[in-house]
Amino acid sequence: KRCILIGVPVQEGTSRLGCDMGPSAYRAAGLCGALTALGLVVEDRGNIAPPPGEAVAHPNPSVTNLSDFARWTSALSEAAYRAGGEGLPIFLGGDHSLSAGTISGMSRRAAEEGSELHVLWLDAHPDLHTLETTTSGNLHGVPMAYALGLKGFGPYLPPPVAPVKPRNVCTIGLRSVDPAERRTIREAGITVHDMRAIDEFGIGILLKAFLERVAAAGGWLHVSLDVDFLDPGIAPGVGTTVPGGATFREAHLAMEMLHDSGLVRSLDLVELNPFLDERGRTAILMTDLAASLMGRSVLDRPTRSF
Ligand code: DIR
Ligand code: MN
Ligand code: MN
Ligand code: MN
Repeated sequence: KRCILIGVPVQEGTSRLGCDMGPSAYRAAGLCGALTALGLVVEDRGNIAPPPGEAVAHPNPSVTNLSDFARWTSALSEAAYRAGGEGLPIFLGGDHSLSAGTISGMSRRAAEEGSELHVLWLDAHPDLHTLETTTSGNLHGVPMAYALGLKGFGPYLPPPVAPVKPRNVCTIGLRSVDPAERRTIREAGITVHDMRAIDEFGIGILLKAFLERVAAAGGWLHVSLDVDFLDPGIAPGVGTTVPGGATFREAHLAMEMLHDSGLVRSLDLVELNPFLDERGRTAILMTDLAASLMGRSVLDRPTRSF
């Protein structure tokens, strides 16, 4: 299996500087070696950068760095489309705005190969704002809405070639949802499991149901892992911590189930801010989670059920 690492030092989707150091932190945490140790062929393609461009204003005055977002999205969409045909890309963020590009590119690749992209969104936030509804103006709050092809991005960004179907999206870990996003969740028809659902049923049951749907559809699966999915107590290196997140064990269980499913085609590691981290512990945790997803386990898997 071939793993393609692509550094994405974007931070223009947030109002806090530091996410541009994310790709370096993953490399320093030993991501490449951890994957190689699993027997994977790892190719680190270095960092990508968007072409330069002029600032663009939006009628919604809160919208910030729109031109950067549009240029990153088209560059990443192209890079994901290409890498998705060559191996399993892992995008080292960078803030979550990068997923507008990675998901739309992977979705185009899946469609071309006769499949449909499914998305597992692990995040405290649904990131379902459009350019019209965002109140913070931080464009890391919009990538899922863009990938779904929702209205509210034109004419500033071209619509995705293959919009992801709402029924193919599952969000787990929510605990901070803005009013406009709440409306979109009600209307769009995506599957959402907030922290209460994890507490009540367990993350294993929720994830299993989604993975069975992906498998039954013969789908491709993209995983978008936001650092703030995790509890701030174990993952302080992020600008938007929200109390009450996923535990170490819940997160690792999810990653191991994803590996066992054999469905994952691409992965985003997003929102790591090394400037806010404590001696690299969040970078190391995210690296360990990526290794779990790629096959690291305590025993040979799958273990026998009993
Ligand atoms: C918030 C933050 N919903 C916003 N979103 C974040 O600015 O629109 N997503 N942090 O992960
Ligand atoms: Mn996010
Ligand atoms: Mn988040
Ligand atoms: Mn965020």
